[in-house]
Amino acid sequence: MIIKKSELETIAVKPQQYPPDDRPEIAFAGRSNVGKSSLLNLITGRKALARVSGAPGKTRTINFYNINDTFRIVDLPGYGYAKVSKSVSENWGEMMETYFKQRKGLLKVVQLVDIRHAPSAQDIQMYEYLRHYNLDGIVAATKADKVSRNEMFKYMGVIRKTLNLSQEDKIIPVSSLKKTGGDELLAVMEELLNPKG
Ligand SMILES: Nc1nc2c(ncn2[C@@H]2O[C@H](COP(=O)(O)OP(=O)(O)O)[C@@H](O)[C@H]2O)c(=O)[nH]1
Ligand SMILES: [Mg+2]
Repeated sequence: MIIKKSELETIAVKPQQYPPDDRPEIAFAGRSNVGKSSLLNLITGRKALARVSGAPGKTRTINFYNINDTFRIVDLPGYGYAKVSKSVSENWGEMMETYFKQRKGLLKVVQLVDIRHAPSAQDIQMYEYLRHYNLDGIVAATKADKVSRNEMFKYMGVIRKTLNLSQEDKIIPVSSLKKTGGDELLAVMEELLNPKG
């Protein structure tokens, strides 16, 4: 799949602000600073579709991107930023639940984890959450350029074990810096959108 067109369609915090539920959506979730905006820029081939942030934790919105006028990529707010207040984190949980529960077009959520670290308690919780809603199965291991090839396989094993992934679940190592892994992720997304049967 090639993304020829990508544009921010809607920024929402509540369902009344979501775009119509008329197209398939693939969402992206992960801890603040995991490299989500950078990865979205990589796969869309845009320099700054999603804002790459030096100060994590600011965005508390669900951002809907129109892709090729056929589906949407949905950028979910990052979690795990230490400095947010309790009310902000509670609000985050509510936002996620509301979106996951009612969104009929939502196919899957790509879970991002940093390849260098074992998934955090919050990553595990997030993944359990996805599993509960049957939105799990695709993990992108970010910042793969920071580890050697040998380490890469070792760390992918740690991620697989820590998130308790099943055999069919995919882990895709990606590096937005080196521009690797994007095509593999796009192929997985394509298969989601157009299952070969
Ligand atoms: N080395 C390396 N750094 C990255 C990569 N992707 C993102 N970063 C850095 O990680 C920080 C957070 O990136 P960002 O995309 O804003 O993460 P987000 O908060 O998850 O959206 C920034 O300083 C990026 O430059 C990557 O593939 N490799
Ligand atoms: Mg971001």
